[in-house]
Amino acid sequence: MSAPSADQSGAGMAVEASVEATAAPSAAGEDRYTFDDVSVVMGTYNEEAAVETVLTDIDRVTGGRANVVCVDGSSDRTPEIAREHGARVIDQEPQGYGVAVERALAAADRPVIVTTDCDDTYPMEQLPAFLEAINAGRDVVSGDRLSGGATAMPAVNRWGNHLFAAFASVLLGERVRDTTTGMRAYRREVIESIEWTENTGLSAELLMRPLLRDYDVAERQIPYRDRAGETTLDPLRGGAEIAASIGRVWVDERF
Ligand SMILES: Nc1nc2c(ncn2[C@@H]2O[C@H](COP(=O)(O)OP(=O)(O)O)[C@@H](O)[C@H]2O)c(=O)[nH]1
Ligand SMILES: [Mg+2]
Repeated sequence: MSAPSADQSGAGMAVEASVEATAAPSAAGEDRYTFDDVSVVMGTYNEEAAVETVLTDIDRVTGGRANVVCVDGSSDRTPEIAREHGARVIDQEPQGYGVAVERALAAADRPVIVTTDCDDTYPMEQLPAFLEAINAGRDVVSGDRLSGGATAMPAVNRWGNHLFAAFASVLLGERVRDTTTGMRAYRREVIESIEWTENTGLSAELLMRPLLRDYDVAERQIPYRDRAGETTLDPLRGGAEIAASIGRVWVDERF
């Protein structure tokens, strides 16, 4: 466990507009990471309609080099399909998004950890750019779905997500654009140095705690696709839980 790198204090949140191929090695000065250093982790809950596409995309984009971890609570063929595609599958009773993702984060054993949903909404083609941003010194790179319009998202979810981002921005004192995205890359140290407490609101927590601890966090605009299969999240109950998480995490970090 080590402290955030020194060059970022007061820098606030940056927008990762584009990352040049010539970006310098990481801020800490170690060698550049490749996909051999990347774990891609996700919770999977009855994602039969999407899992094959998601895992095939990851393999294609990373040349089969990223290690994939699925924490699975499915009653359909999702885990079999995931194993056939070379993922490490951990069985766990379904207990919600955050419980699954936290288990997956803990199981990841590589220095760069990427989260995604297993619903084919997130662009795996962006993985090289996320890795490049980590190599350029970012501690967290967060996929921002909302700045590009997110028209594939149901309107109620879209407005809810804008409200969560506005609420979090007020508390954080800086503008964040998408607090509830499922696609991010993290330096492993960030994941290990923080105790995670939220379930449905884990995604917001995974952005807010690093920001409040002055890690170098950047949002990067990504396209967002229509979901394959049914969502697991009830918009009203889930929305209330996320709002509560945002408030709780802020109080916990500040007081
Ligand atoms: N293992 C496991 N995965 C879950 C659970 N709840 C959600 N997920 C997975 O977490 C990801 C996010 O859920 P999703 O339904 O896409 O939420 P949405 O993006 O808000 O619609 C998906 O890959 C789900 O399959 C759960 O209780 N257990
Ligand atoms: Mg999803």
